[in-house]
Amino acid sequence: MKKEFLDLGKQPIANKFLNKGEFDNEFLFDLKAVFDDDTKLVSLKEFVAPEMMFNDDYTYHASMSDTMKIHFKSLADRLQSEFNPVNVLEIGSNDGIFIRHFNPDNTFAVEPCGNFADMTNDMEYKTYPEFWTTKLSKLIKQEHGTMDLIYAANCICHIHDLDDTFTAVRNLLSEDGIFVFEDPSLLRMMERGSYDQLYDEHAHIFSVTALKNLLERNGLEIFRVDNLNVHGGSNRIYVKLKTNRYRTHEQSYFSNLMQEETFGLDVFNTYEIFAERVEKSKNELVSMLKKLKDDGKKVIAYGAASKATTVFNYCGIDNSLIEYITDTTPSKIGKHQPGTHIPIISPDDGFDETVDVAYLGAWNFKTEIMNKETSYLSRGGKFITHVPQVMMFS
Ligand code: DWN
Repeated sequence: MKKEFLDLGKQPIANKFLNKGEFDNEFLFDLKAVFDDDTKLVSLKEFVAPEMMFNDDYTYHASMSDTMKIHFKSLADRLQSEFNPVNVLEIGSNDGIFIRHFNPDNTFAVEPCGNFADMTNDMEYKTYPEFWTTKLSKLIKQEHGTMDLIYAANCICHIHDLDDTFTAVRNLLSEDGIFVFEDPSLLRMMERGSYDQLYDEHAHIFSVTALKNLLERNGLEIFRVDNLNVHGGSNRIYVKLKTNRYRTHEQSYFSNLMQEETFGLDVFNTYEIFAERVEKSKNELVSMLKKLKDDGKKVIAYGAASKATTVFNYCGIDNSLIEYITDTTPSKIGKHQPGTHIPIISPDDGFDETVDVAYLGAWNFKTEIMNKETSYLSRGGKFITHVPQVMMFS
């Protein structure tokens, strides 16, 4: 049975950045989170139609961050040297940040956002501009045979129907092939109070416990889990066919399950306590921003992340409290944040000596940003974050 534990109010499509004339009749939905007692899966109560989120206007470019470029390069090297795959498929290949390290002759991609599918096709990787389904996996198998490595980053948690997703993987994986995927970790979200991992695209936030249950009922098994720092704390899950007896569960699998049980991720009350923490975070953030405003400080936001869409819409923060948001992504510049309609400008135009305080919308890149913005910090500029609690720092 699914039980609701969190209500983040009316929210827009987090990555649908708007031009001035597009504010009227903006699509909004109820962002609520539920816990499934049977599978232990945390999901959104209401799913948004995939075509509304993932289309030719999709704005998130993974390669905008140096941290992520290094992350995917070192993973590609490691997977190649440890598993030596021949046929490789990436589900949700975005701008090719990962597959660019593989040979285009036997590397394939699935990417429903046409703008990105065009990019990887131009890079000579055969890209299917479609959503990942069992039907598509059958077609790929027919055309190219089974895959030795199927990889997905920040994509599987976007897909509503996980049974179909995992059936599709099982169908396409070679007998000793591996399926590796990484998504935000539920344990890290709960520990860090990072409720902004919840938005339209994140249909589910995964625990290893829930994934074990869902994969096993679809003929797959986890054999390894890597805990990652990227994107505010993620898990990389390594999966094999249940019928593959060659690989067995590694220590990381057992220790992750144990940590989750110790934290109480299988118990509903843990989520009720989390909801109270989220409300406290909201009140503290709004009070801090109001006080800065009253003190005459210029406050902006740094990074028009999807996560910031959740925070500002949930907290009712608009451009009376945050003057504008700076972001390096060309397709976001000149537009407005969904829901709040706060303007987004280039850091070259807005991250200057007039700024006193910047709310860190891209808090998951704190280290990269702190290393980059030394002159802002040395002239007394400050950042605000709400993770793990609302605080100002420099
Ligand atoms: O799963 C998803 C992931 C991985 O990324 C998607 N559903 C959507 C997206 O989530 P996000 O928008 O919260 O991602 P980021 O990478 O946390 O967004 C950071 C934003 O900040 C980007 O728009 C780029 C921007 N940025 C910047 O302006 N200056 C980032 C850095 C590091 C910077 O220095």
